[in-house]
Amino acid sequence: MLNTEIKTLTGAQIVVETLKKLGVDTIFGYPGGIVLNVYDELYKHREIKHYLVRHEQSAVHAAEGYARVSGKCGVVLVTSGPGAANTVSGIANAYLDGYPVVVLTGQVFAPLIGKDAFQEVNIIDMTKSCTKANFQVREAKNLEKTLIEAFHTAMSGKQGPVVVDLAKNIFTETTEFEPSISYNIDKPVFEKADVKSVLKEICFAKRPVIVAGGGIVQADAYKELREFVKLLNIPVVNTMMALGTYPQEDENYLGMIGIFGQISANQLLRESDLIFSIGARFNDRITCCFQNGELERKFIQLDINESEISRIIPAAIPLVGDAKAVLQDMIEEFKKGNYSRVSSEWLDEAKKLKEKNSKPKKLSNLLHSYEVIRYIYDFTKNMEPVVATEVGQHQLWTAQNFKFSAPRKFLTSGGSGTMGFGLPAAEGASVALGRKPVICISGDGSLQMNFHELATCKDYNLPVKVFVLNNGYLGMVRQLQQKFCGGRFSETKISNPDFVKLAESYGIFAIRVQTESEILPALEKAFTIDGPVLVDFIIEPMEVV
Ligand SMILES: Cc1ncc(C[n+]2csc(CCOP(=O)(O)OP(=O)(O)O)c2C)c(N)n1
Ligand SMILES: [Mg+2]
Repeated sequence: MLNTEIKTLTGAQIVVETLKKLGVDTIFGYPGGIVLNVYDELYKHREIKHYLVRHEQSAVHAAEGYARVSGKCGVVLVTSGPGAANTVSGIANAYLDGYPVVVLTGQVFAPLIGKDAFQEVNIIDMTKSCTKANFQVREAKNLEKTLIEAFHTAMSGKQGPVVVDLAKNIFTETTEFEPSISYNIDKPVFEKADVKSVLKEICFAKRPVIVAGGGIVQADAYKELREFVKLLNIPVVNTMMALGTYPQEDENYLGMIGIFGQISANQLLRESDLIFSIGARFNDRITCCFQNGELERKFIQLDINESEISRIIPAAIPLVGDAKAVLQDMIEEFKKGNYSRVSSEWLDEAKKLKEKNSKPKKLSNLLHSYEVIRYIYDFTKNMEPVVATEVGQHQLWTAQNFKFSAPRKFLTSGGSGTMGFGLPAAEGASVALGRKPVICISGDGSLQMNFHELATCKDYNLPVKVFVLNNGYLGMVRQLQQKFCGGRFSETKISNPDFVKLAESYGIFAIRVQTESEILPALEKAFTIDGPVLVDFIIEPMEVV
């Protein structure tokens, strides 16, 4: 009876069949000789849609963009050697920001591994430090279980990228394949007993604050966060990775912490007597805003990843667990009535800090990034768009001026700061979202890192609206040179192609905007067209974030 279930398949067939059983219907990739058989199988199985990108780094960013908005695992398929090596920046990006991507790389025949065969790189060593795990499959019989383990690892606990390196011989080898699999995601068990002591500490504190980090997104814990904040009447701040996890118009929200965050948010941390950190890493982008030891007050740290606990700031109370489950338990416990809310005086004091937030300065009559971004925000806020950014000044202006009110809407490269992330990430998000428009706010420098993805957007008619804030500079670095290098702008003034003509050469509608009166008509046009559009905004070159 059981044996009738078992089939004999080639490794290439098993790759596709296992992906199907794992619920994969979307792959971003780029073919090559080593993975020929897998591409041949994909040709026969149209239920998995493959998106042909123009560079393997983009495939990983696109898969991450897809994972960020859908909550599913992104999947990448590339060939060996240069194809595999090109994925590394994308993998490092997904690793630092904690999004699940499984990258399938081709590898040379198993007996040739380590012998400098044509198009061989040691992708396992190359990605050891920027993956949750990586695997090499040399025999077809190990294929299915390795793929399942890879997906499981990418999706469970703190999510992240996993590489599966597939030796060419396995694609034609045959082995037995049984359709029945299970795909469970383990979540750490949370000890209910801890809830009481944490609640007691928070309610006992005079000036507590919640730092909500990217872990809130991973745990889908927004509703719980909001309920908890309102129940206790506690002020809340976000890290950049968490923007949108708490409604930014709400009075308990004090802004984004960190080097390019709001003064109110950083000051709130300074004045607090207890920090409840939920899924935040407190990396140097945050700690650099504070003196040594300045954050060492009562620090309650909740993280799904045990190794994060006390890594940067010593935790007075560590909590290892899933943010959603822990917050649910805390809400339930609070409602039993043995705890008091935080005094409203503290929130009133906190709200006053917002007056200290700096206002952008206008330097000339040219368009300024922050005003263009505010126009884009006002024009699109009812659409609740997904917004991807590249890296630089335009990224920070977007973080500061877009008031995200829902999670999984802001896709930005936080931990790695990878120029070239935004356009392919927008592309992947668009694949996940169907016909809903996705915005990509880009700098002129960053766009040139992966602008070839305009081709992918055009091929699949993805409604990605690329807004270039064109200041003729690698502005973020130029700003640092202004401050730290006596204004010597070493190699930061860049020449650009005519972005309008560039987009048009891909068959994409494009338009240039130089004055305020042109902004709204351009935006109207961009969102009227059901497909990719590029708008080139000519910006004051010397703006400073
Ligand atoms: C791949 C990569 N190379 C270099 C950098 C360093 N870097 C950070 S921001 C930046 C300038 C970005 O310029 P642009 O895209 O034009 O944005 P702007 O700051 O002008 O808004 C550079 C070079 C980086 N973050 N990523
Ligand atoms: Mg620039």
